[in-house]
Amino acid sequence: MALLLKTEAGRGDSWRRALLAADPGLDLRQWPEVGDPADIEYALVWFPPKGALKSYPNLKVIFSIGAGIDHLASDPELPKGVPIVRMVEPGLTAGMTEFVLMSVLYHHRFMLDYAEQRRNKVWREIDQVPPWDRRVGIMGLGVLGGDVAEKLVALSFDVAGWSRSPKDLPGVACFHGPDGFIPFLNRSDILVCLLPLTAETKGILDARAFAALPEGAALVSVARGPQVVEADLLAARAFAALPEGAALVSVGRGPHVVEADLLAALETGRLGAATLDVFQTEPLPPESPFWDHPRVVLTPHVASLTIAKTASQFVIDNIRRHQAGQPLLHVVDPDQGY
Ligand code: NDP
Ligand code: OXD
Repeated sequence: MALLLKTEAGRGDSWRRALLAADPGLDLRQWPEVGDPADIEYALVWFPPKGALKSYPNLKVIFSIGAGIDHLASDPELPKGVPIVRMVEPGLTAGMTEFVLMSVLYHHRFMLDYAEQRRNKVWREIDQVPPWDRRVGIMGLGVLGGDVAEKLVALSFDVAGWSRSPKDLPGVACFHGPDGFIPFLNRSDILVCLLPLTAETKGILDARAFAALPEGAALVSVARGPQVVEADLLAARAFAALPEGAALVSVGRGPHVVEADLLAALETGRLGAATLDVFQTEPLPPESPFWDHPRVVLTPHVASLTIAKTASQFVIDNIRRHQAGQPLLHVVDPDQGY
C-alpha cells in the first residue's frame, strides 16, 4: 500500500516529516514522483490537477488536506465511488476558532472605527456594548462552527446558529433549514459564514433567503439599473434581512457571497463592516475594490491552516481503521457534497 501526497507548494517537506513520524514504515509517494500508479491505494491531496486522481486504478480513499472538499468535488473526472474523507483535526479547529473570535471581538469592540479615528487623530469613546447584547449568528454548526459557537457562548455573547438539520447546542439559539434562515439573519448583528461550498450553499446569501423573506423585506436598493441581474437582487435581499450596520465574517468559501451585493450593502450602511478571508477569485486580483475598502478587514485565505503534525495522526489512524475493516471517520456524503 502506498500513500500519494500532493500538498500546496512549499509544504510538502513538513507533511512528509509529519507523516513518517506518525508511521515510519509508510510507503509515501510525493507528487509528482509517484512511481507505479497501481501501488497507490490512498491519496492525501490539496487541489490535485483536474483528472489526476483517475490515474490510480487501485485508489481506495481520497483524504482532503482541508476541511473543504470543493477542490475535489469540482473535478469532473474524479473517480466515482471512491470515498472522500474531509480534514478534521484539532489544529485546524483551534485556528479557525481563534480567527473567528478575533474577528468577532474586533467588530464588537469597534476596532475599525478606532483605526479610522486614529488616522484622523481623533480621541473619542464609543459606547461599549456588553457581549450579551451582541447577537452573533453562525452559518454552519459543524466541526468548526460548533466549536466557535461554544467559545462565543463562554464569552457571554448572544449566539445563534443555522444548519441544515436541527441541532441542540447549550446556550445557542439553533435555527435550521430554509424556513429558519431569515429569522436567523434577522437576529445576527455579526454574521459568520462557516458553511461548506456545495450546490445548495453557493450564493447562499441570496437565493435561499429570497425564498423565505417576508413581503417588503427587500428594501435595500442596489440601484445598478440595467446591470442588475436576478442573482444580485436576491443577494441584496439577503443582506437586507440583517440588522442595520451588521458585520459579516466570511471564512467559508468566496462563492457563498455575491461580491457586488456585498459592496452595495457596505455602501448603503446595511452592513457596517466585513472580515473577508475567502473570495470568488483567489488570489484576490489587484483591481478588486476590497483591497482598499475602509470597512473591510482582509486576509489571504488563512483563517485556519491544517497543521501537518496533528493532521498526519488523523490520516494514519484512519488508514489503519480502513485496513482493519472499520468504518472511516468523517467521510463526505456524496449526495450532500460535504
Ligand atoms: P462540517 O461539515 O463539519 O459542517 C458544515 C455545517 O454546515 C453543518 O452544520 C451543516 O449542517 C451546515 N450546512 C451544510 N449545508 C447546509 C445548508 N444547505 N443549509 C444549512 N446548513 C448547511 O464542516 P466544517 O465545520 O469542518 O468546515 C466548514 C467549512 O469551513 C469548510 O467546508 C471550508 O469551506 C471552510 N473552511 C475555511 C477555512 C479557511 O481558512 N478559510 C479553513 C477550514 C475550513 P448539518 O450540521 O445539518 O449537516
Ligand atoms: C480548508 C481550508 O478547507 O483551508 O481547510 O480552506
